Amino acid sequence: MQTWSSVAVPRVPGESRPLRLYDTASGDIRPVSPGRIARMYVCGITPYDATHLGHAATYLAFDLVHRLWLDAGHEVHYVQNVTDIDDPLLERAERDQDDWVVLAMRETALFREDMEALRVVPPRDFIGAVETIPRIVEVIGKLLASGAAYRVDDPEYPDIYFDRSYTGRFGYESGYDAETMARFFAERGGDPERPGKRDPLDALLWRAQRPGEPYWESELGHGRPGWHIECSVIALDQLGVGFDVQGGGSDLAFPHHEYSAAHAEALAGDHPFARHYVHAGMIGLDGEKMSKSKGNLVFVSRLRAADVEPAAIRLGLFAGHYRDDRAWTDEVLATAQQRLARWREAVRLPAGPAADDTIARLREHLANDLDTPRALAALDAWADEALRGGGHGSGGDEDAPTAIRTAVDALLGVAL
Ligand code: 5CA
Ligand code: ZN
Repeated sequence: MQTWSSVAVPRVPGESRPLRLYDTASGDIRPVSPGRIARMYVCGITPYDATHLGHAATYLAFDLVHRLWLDAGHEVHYVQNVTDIDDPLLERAERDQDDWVVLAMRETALFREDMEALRVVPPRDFIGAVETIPRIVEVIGKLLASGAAYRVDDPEYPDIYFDRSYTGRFGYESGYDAETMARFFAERGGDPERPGKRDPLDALLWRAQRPGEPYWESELGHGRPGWHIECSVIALDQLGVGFDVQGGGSDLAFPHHEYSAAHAEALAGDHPFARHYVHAGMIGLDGEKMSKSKGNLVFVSRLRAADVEPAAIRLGLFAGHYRDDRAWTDEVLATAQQRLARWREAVRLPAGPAADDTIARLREHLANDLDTPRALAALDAWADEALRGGGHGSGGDEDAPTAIRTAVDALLGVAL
């Protein structure tokens, strides 16, 4: 698929800091240690509705990872998928009497516009599930041949499932206990009750054609792919096994990332699928997780239409830590708008306090598991001092405002 337009990322003077991120699988904050090419896969949208601030928060967290790697001189191979065939998309199309293909195209186009407006550095590969179906079919064939997958004994709907015991490592990614796995599996698209499975928690790889549902003809029979295998195949094909970061919101830690990893590891005969599994917290509104099914959504495109600056959206979401579940409120937005105005006022002064220390602190905080609240506080302190001194007190540095503007642009993606 076509990705979105690139955004210029300026070079920041001074030394970068090595990035450390919390890894769900190991449960601690560890250095990511990419080679010359840093490899990241972030789970993309299911395009049945517009981008809400929860999606935006997740993609912005990984945009920071991208920008920190660029700052450290890495080339970044960033891959993102689009789940352009899955139950929620079909259900919405049915509800609205829409064509599911048209719905997916429309919402994907809007997503691109939102990402561009938010100055998210685009992925190198932006790949849909539908265009990957021939590869997915091939891979499921291999999983069947190796015994990692099996068909249920149902002549009418001979669906194919993944045997979760196959790799012997199932569960390492989320670290959840059996009860939590069972609960999330049932809540998040799984089908524990499906008769004929070897284990209630085996996951669907290929869904045989049901009346009225779209299907593809293949050597597996008429049908369509399950959800997790899509991300296994796209990530393995583009990045290979052992890539640096697998990302998404915390709702993907189980089942999605657990099964994506297990499918891929069964296929590759190697592990780990990813070296770091990184999860962003959930953004809520009025105490509830923002989700399409609850309908409590604040859309990026609506805010843009109301002339809210995307830079203020970035600063509003960065005011909290990416791993914390947090709320989006009018107050969060108002505070971000004031902060943006204040920073702009400060960098427009002819001189300011020396920038080196502030930039070093900005890098230090971001490299420490993306500690944006502290990063913003360091910039607030610089702006306060600049505005107090009026920019022309003793020690005023004429290069400082430009240096700060460059660092904020490159590292936070905010143009002042
Ligand atoms: N297409 C799949 C991933 S392969 C999917 O989960 N799509 S999605 O549209 O439901 O979500 C896209 C991304 O936004 C996922 O990483 C998801 O974890 C994240 N996300 C969804 N809701 C929220 C929320 N309220 N707060 C933060 N992130 C969210
Ligand atoms: Zn995914």
